[in-house]
Amino acid sequence: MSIDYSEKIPNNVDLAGDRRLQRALEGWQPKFLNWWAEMGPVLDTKDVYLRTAINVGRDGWAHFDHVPLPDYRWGIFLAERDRERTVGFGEHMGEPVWQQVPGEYRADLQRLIVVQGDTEPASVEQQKLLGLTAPSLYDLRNLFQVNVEEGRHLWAMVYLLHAFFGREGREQAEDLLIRNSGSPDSPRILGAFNEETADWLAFFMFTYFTDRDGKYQLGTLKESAFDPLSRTCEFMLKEEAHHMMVGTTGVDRVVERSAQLCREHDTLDIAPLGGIPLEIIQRYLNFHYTVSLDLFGSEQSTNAANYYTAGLKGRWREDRRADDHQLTEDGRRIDCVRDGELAEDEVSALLALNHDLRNEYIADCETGLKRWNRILADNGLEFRLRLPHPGFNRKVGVYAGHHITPDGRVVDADSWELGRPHWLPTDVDLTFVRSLMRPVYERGKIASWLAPPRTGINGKPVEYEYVHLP
Ligand code: BYC
Repeated sequence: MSIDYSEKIPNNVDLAGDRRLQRALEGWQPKFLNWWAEMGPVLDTKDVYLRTAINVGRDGWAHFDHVPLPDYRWGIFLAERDRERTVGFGEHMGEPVWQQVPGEYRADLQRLIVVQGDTEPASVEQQKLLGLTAPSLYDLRNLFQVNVEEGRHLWAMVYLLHAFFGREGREQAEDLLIRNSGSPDSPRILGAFNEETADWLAFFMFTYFTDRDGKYQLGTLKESAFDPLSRTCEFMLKEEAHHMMVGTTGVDRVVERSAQLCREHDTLDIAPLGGIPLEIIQRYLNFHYTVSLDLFGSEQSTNAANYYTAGLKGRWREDRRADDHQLTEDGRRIDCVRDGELAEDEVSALLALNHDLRNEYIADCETGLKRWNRILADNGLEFRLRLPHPGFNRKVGVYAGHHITPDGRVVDADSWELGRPHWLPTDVDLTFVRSLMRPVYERGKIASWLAPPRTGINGKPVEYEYVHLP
């Protein structure tokens, strides 16, 4: 199904066939553009080599061209409808999926959509200043690609709110533009989206760890019995894959450059050489990984159980699970802290769904660690990066309120404070990394604290002029 770009709001949901909805969304559009102008990227550009969706089908959904950022066409794209689709889990399993919102699930569905929608503009706000210090035109282009797609993902959630949740939905859509990342008065809903993304190492860690939470949450919403939500998330996941690539290869390149410097100069102390020491990379990793773990909610959650039973939010790859997709009889062991020690609790599988998703995510994160450690090994280094224990630095869930070290020991508050500067980025680390952040906008040039990318975008060479500056 191709997308009509002659419409004011490009879409494949036949917006023109519903004048009321079209007018409501056309009313929201200028507010979105104002928000973008105020809270979006601050760097002035002539145009950027961007990917735009032209088709939601399997082949050729994306088109690449240089586009002035304000002319980027944000639109509403849902994956194609499968008319045979039935609910895949919970108490409505086997029934046809819903094209409208059932009254009894209205509040819960709206909440899930608002939480998802809130993260999208938040990340653009967090990344607002990064264009001023990009390490190359290639990286600058990737930043803007991520930003415009997060903007589009906001559109995706706003469409659902406008189309299916009446006046309350429209009000919620307005509020998505009013809350701001880090605002003391009206912050974003989830913790990680109020943290700063102040430098490019943080950006790569964010796109590796936090965008990956997005991948897993969207994967569970793709299973939803509410078909428009499912179809929206299915298409969002295609765009999300690029964000993962930016994170994975971004960290690859930083690790590779640091490893080279360590090898060439036979020292781990590479800060004076303009490289990012591996210990600082580890501390950034610890931070971004653990605030992302908090995004899964509590390991033991009645919300998650209710969402599942109702058919609103499934499991990662629900169709590949060999069980009854009801889980009413099953139990799971989940982590807990008992009498100051790490232990396990036996709970109903329904209550352990956030834990289940979190573990899928952790296993996926491990693949990055393997890559990065291979780079270290190839450079003859013994240093290894590792994921800290899932209880480390947690503010949400069963570990919140406990002090757990990266290697999984429960310690008292004093020991925690002593260890903290070794485990999480210090002010000195942040200042140092920021001191390396200088824009490199000359064609084909790259900052010296990271290795060049192995390949360019869409078959173009690495030194292609991905961004034209005024
Ligand atoms: N911060 O039963 P609980 C993405 C609240 S990222 C603050 O433990 P539940 C992206 C929770 O709301 C993916 N509050 O958890 C990435 C609840 O409050 P109420 C975003 C938190 O409900 C990069 C209470 O604590 N999408 O797409 O099972 C760039 C108890 O909740 C936090 C989604 O998250 C927190 N970290 O699960 C751009 C999917 N965690 O209701 C984009 C939609 C929990 O008692 N959201 N709380 O007032 C959900 O599925 C669920 O709401 C959560 C929480 C997974 C977030």
